Formats: sequence, C-alpha cells, structure tokens
Amino acid sequence: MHLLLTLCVFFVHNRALRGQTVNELTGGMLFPYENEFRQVRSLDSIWTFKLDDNNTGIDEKWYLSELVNNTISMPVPSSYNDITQNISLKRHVGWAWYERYFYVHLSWLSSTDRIVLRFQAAHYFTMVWINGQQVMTHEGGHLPFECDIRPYIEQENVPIRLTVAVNNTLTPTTLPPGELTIISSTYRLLQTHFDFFNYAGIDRSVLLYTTPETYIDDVTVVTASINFSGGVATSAILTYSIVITGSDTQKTHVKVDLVDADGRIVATNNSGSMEGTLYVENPQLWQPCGMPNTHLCSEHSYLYTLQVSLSENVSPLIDIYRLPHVGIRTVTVTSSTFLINNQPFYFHGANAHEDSDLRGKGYNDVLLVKFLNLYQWLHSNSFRTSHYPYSDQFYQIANQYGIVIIDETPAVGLSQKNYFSPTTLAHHKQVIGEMIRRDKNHPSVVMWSLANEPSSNLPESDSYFETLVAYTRSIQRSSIRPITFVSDQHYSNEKAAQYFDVICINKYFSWYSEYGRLDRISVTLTAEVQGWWDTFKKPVIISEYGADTVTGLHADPPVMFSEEYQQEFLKEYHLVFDMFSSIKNTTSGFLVGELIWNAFDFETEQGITRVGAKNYKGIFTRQRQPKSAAFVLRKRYENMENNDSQSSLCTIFK
Ligand code: GCB
Repeated sequence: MHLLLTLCVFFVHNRALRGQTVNELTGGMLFPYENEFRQVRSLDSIWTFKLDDNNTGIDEKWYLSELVNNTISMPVPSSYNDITQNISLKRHVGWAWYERYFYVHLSWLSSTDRIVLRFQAAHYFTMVWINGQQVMTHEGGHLPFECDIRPYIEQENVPIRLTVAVNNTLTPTTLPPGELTIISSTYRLLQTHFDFFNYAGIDRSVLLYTTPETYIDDVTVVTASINFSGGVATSAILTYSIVITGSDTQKTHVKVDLVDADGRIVATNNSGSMEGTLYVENPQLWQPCGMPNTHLCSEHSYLYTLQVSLSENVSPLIDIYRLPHVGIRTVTVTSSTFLINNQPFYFHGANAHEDSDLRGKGYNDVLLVKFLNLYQWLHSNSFRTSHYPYSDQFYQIANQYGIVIIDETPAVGLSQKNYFSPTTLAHHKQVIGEMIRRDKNHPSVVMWSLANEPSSNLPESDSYFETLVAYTRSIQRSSIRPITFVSDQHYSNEKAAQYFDVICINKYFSWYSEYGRLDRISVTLTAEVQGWWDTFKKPVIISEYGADTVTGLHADPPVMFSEEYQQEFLKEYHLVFDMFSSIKNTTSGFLVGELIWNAFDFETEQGITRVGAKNYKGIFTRQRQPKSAAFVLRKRYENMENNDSQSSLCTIFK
C-alpha cells in the first residue's frame, strides 16, 4: 500500500514536470551584471506563500488565478522551513507555492530587448508560470535557471502575476537522492542519506534582467600558459571563446579587451573571431592567499576584467559584457603536489554548509561577509562547497581575496546500489554541465568535486565514475581543472579513485570509531593516509575530520563532546598531517590539504546522534561565535601563513 502511494506521488510529480524545461545546457547563462546595455532588477521581497498540504495544487491548477485561502507572507530569498511556528511547514515534503506581482518598465517593453527571469536557485523541482502560462521548469536545487519572458507578457500597464511551485521531494534518481514513503495523509517520510536538513523553497535571489535581442550569450576565458623568468611572471597567454545569440549573429563583430585593476587595457583582440587569444606582458597573477610568495588572506588577489564588445559590422556597439573576475593563474597536479602558478599549494580551512538560523539555506549578504571575516580571522585559504554548488557571491568574494574553492556537485548520499542507474548518471552529467557552465570562469575554483561519499566500494560505482570523469574532462575542454570526489571508503575497497586526479578522504577516527581514544589517532590515521598514497600514488587531501562539540561543555581529561576533546582531537590529527604534508616535507610528502568539518554547527534531521537536530562539529556555533578549537586552528593557520610565506625555498618553478 505504501509503495503504491509512493509511486503515485512520484508519477504525479513527474507528470507535472513534463513540458518546457530549462535543464538543457543551451545558453551560457552568464551572471547578470548591469551595464549600459543591460539592466538588472531584483524581485526579492516578501512574496505570498501557500503550503500545498495535500499536493493537489498542480491538479487544481492553482497557477491560473491568484493564490487564496491560507496564504502567508514569505521572504525571498529564504528557505521556508523555519519562518513560522508551524511544524507542518518545517517538515513539509511536497509542493509549496509562491506568488508575487510585478510591472515591467515601459522602456523595456518598447525596446526589442530580451526580458529574462532568472532564479539563482530554488530547491528542488521548480515550475514557473507567468499569468497562468507555464514558462519553465527546472530540476536541481543549487544552480540557476532562466528564460526570456517577453513572449509571455501580453499587455502594457497590467501587473504581471508570477507563480512558482517548488517541490522538495527527492527520489532515487534526483541529486541528492532520497526515498519517499507515504505513511498516512499527514505523514510523508522522506528518507535521505546525507547529514543536513533538506531545506526548501526559493533560497536564492530572483532577478529580472535585460539583454539586447542579439547578445553576448557566453564567455569562457582560460589561462593557457604563464612564462616565468627567475620566479617572476613575464608573460601569459589567455584563450577565450564567445557565443553570440540572436537574430543577427551573422552581421556581428566581437572585440575582446583585457582591462587591469587600474582600468588600463593591457591586451586586445579585435580579430572578430569567436575564439581567440590574448597576450599579456608582465601579468599580475591571481594568487591564493597565505602561501609562499603570495599575499595575506586579508588582502586582495589581482583580478582583471574581460570586456567583450559586440558591434554590428564593427560599429555601432550593440552589447557589452564585462566579466569582472578574471584571474591569471594555472593549476596543475603532480603525483604528490597541487600547484597553483607552479607553486605547491596546501589547502587549509574549514568546510561549511549554506546554513543559518531562520533562513536555513537562504542566501544573505550579512552571512556571506561574516563568513569572509571569520575565514580571514582564521587565516583559512580554502574550502569545499560541501555538498552542492554555493551561491555565486561566495565565488565572487573568494576570487577577490584569493580563497581557493573545490566546487562540489549535489551528489551526496549515493549510497545505494540502485542509485548508480543510467537515469541518475544522465542527471549527474547534467548537473556537472550546469555547474561548470556557471563556475568555469572563477579563478578561485581550482578543482571540481563530482560527489561526496558515494558507495565507491560497490562494483556499480566503477563504470559510473569512469563515465562521469570522462564526461567532465570532455566538457570542461580548455578550462582545465583537476577532478576529484570525496571518499569515505577504505582504500583497499575503493573502486572509483583510480579515475580521479586528487584523492579526497573523510576520516573520523576516534569519533565514529574507537570512541574517546585520542591516543589512537596517530596509529589509525597514519596507517590510513599512508595506505591511500601507497595504493593510488596521487596527492591526498583530508577533506573532512572533526568532532561534535557542545559549547561550554568542559572536561579534563577530555571526553567526547567537550571543548577540550575537540581541541585535542585537532592537535592529534595535525601531528599526522604534518608528517605527510607536501609543503613541510618537499621530498616525501604527498598530503596537499586539510579541511576541517565543519566551520559552523548546522541543522540536520532529527535523530539520536544529533542533539537538537544539529551537527555540532562546528568550530564556530551556528551563530558564528568561536568555540575553543577555533583558536587552535587559528594559531595553526597563522603559523602556516607566516612560516610558509618565508619558506619560499619550496617554490618549484618549472
Ligand atoms: C561526513 C559527511 C558530512 C557529515 C559528517 C558528519 O562524512 O560528509 O556530510 O556531516 O560526515 O559529521 O558525520
């Protein structure tokens, strides 16, 4: 009976998703920056919201008229779950509806410009209607989707009704996957295999923006090479490719300028070709912070702007796109080092979640800048977007300050054999494509992570990941970055790591095993790290390690959950890391990074290992206040920044 109901919901759900979808990888979907040819307007505000308790809204065609009865106010962007006192909203599984009205300015309507409606993200399935007409659907919670709504705007001077339905149901073929069981009309149980709350809703901004009818649709720019002389960069070659879309593409001409931070044009290509190169003399490199010969994490990294000008037969101009975060830098890996600009880089920092009180996963500028300040306070130089692509602003700020990012897909919890299905594989490729399309130009992104903790011990995972890695290499073409995934398997059972460039492993010795035995860490962790290296001969990153800690709980000798335990736990891990570090041991080291789990305490589902539905592995509380362990990390990272900056002897210039 339960299975029958589950299937019914699944089919209803999929039926609703038929029609126009914007998951296709057509269109560059460049970040909408405003300029003299393009306007950007935010639709963020308080929207009307209605919970679809019985998931009947699609069948009853709620999109045909204004939402009525039991509507409430809902901020956009925000997850909806923690906004009210209503437990049904907190744990809702299924459809939720949003609505707002807006006008389009007459100047937009009287031009031939495209009027694009863009969602920076909504979780998980989204359907969008303009005045009752369906304009787009999108699957996936963390990447943008958009469409030109001009064809749907029929009359001037009339407010436009925008209706959005979002469904957070996860299925065996979604990413992340999940399984829904309907136990009763009021009890819909969504089982997942990941450790964070399945926050839902329109959790990132909604924008309207214009572009000319024939417009710059996509820009890709890559550092092809940098020449060094005596450790100084003397020249660099950038390659670019441009896509123009619209009715007039044959008659257009493209000019590409590279503009430095002082506004000077330092390289130009006026060949008109859609693919080209730029030669830069004496380039200022984009450097990660806190490493030999680089800058402090509180200082800016060097960024250029790529200005693409589109004109009709050389003149006049018809569109401009300025990509403001172009970093000249290379990324390469050897069997034991991770090199940025030919210098060994060591990842050190804290992974996080997009998670906070009240907003859930809702994007917020205050949280972003606090995140940056805490990162700088810690002297962290990197993080992984665990376990999904983050809001664009994280990458933009990381570009500015030289914080390095491992960009991860939402493929977390691929733990069952049936999840390695052809349908999931197709969707996984889709998501990788969408992530690379969005993030390919960020200098801060130095590596793609295709999954977190899949069951990569299963035989099914072998060809699954072989295919995915080959696909990722094929689509990233010239924007070459190493590829990784995160494993929690034992190296002797690992099937997928052979296909990747870097080994990322999550290890929780003396936390999820050998409880309380801090004295065992040196033995267990040493054997494990050495085992991965011996087996795969690839650079290794400890992509997670950590211990839950209740602020204010003290114990000496240390016991689990106390602040002392977290501090001592970290110190024991660090002793082992130092033995293997590729920076500290330039001849035999192969460990290229350590990223603690987690920067902040975060919300989870309820369960007997999660007091108050929280994961307490944060070195900061959910309110961003430090626990004692934050000071241990801060000291360590500060030393790394100072000592490493001076020990530039380990610089390898090739
Ligand atoms: C992991 C997962 C992470 C969890 C963490 C934990 O390995 O990657 O999502 O939150 O363990 O604390 O259990």
